[in-house]
Amino acid sequence: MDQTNIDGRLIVVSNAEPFQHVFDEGEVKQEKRAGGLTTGLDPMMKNSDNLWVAWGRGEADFEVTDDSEKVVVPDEETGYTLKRIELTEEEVDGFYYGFSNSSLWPICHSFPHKALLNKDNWKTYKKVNRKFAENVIEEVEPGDKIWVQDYQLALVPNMIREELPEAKIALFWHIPWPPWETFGIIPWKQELVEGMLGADFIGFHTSWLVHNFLDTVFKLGGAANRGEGLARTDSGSAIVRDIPLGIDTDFFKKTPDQAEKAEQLKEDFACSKLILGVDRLDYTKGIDRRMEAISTFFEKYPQYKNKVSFVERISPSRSRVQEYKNMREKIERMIGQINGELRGERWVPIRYFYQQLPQKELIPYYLAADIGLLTPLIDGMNLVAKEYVATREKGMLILSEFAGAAETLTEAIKVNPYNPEKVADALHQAISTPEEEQRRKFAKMKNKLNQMDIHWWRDRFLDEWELSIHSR
Ligand code: GDG
Repeated sequence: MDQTNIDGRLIVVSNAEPFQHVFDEGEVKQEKRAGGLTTGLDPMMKNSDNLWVAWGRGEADFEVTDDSEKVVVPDEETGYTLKRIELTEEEVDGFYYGFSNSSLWPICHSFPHKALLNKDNWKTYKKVNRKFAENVIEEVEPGDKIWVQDYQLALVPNMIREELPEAKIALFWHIPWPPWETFGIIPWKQELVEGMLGADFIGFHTSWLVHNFLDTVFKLGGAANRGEGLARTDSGSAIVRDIPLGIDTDFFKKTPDQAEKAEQLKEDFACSKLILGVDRLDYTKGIDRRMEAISTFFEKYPQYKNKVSFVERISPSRSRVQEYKNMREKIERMIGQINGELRGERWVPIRYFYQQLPQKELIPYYLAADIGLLTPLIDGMNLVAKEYVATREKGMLILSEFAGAAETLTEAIKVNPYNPEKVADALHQAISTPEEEQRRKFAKMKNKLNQMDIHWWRDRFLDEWELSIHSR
């Protein structure tokens, strides 16, 4: 990748690490971690001197690191340096499961009734953010750019700024930013926003998220200029922009091997139309509502019984949190009910997999599916929708109007995920769409994905960040 527009190194700081090390029959093995942020950012780090700082979560992570907890990933030839931070059990509970995923995650996704607002978790969140900041400060050299990622590390920008007033710091927020009356529930809202404004530059996926953030700054007594995208409080000021995360479209060009696997899947699933959902287990992904819509679909359009099958691939996530355990049980109960009621001799309405696959192995599923059905109740972006389109020449995408990806993929059939009738109608419409129209829509969407890919995103972010520094 062209590194010419970077003066110093790029230091990416995130909670999740791109690779982890595990024990496999006594040997240490490296695994690529799935997840929106890491799969999104890893391609832009390859072949560089850049540094990634993250929580070392794998059971064998610290077996392979050097004295300063660093390791080159994925390998010496194409790699970059990963610096791992070790967290205690108590820190993981309070910081990760606690404040990040039981407070900020539900609030930012507009589920305030699910939010736990626990003072001890907040204290641990601050402590761990400090740990990340200190680990970064140790590494910074003149000219480096520090790029902090996501909601787990909101306080890191200002913690670094206090020590290094001249540092170049940016933040990208990968999840939604809620309306003020929802964010305002958090007792520590002022501190959170001031922590973020230690950055010179802040990015969100879409324009409505930028609006929500600026509105929050204003309501907290700061200055917010929507025209210029400027946020200022006593602690600092930042330029705020919407820059939608793209994908590595080259990675999703099919190989003959993957095409063959896709054919095999179609045969195994014994149906004339295959509809696919791929989600991390999360209440924000709307999987239970989708099951309701599938049930409505077969009621309203019985002609599709014995012909159309759904494949739902769910990857395990946050499995220690009770809310997520309950969600899994509920989804499995619903699938059991639908299949029990409707299944034929060979035909199964919903094929369900609760397992994480390496990203490459999702490609045959994308290729096999005539329709992609992605109906999150709310989603910062939803990379899976982009990946489904990037893999294929034709098909149909049914996408929640509340996913960030809907702002770019305007040719998709947009649905309200809370309305099962409309989702059922969209399925009927998608199945009935002529091939020529499918190809036309896909060509347009693919064109946008190629133009606004992960490399575009990185360059655009870095350029706008640079401009924001010069305009100070
Ligand atoms: C968060 C935000 C935002 C690989 N194997 C599996 C799997 N993967 C890869 C997919 C995709 C990624 O994981 C999932 O990304 P999403 O964007 O769909 O969802 P989140 O994990 O919730 O990501 C989201 C993203 O950050 C980036 O900013 O778009 O809004 O919530 O690249 O190829 N995914 C699944 N199963 C696997 O087995 N579900």
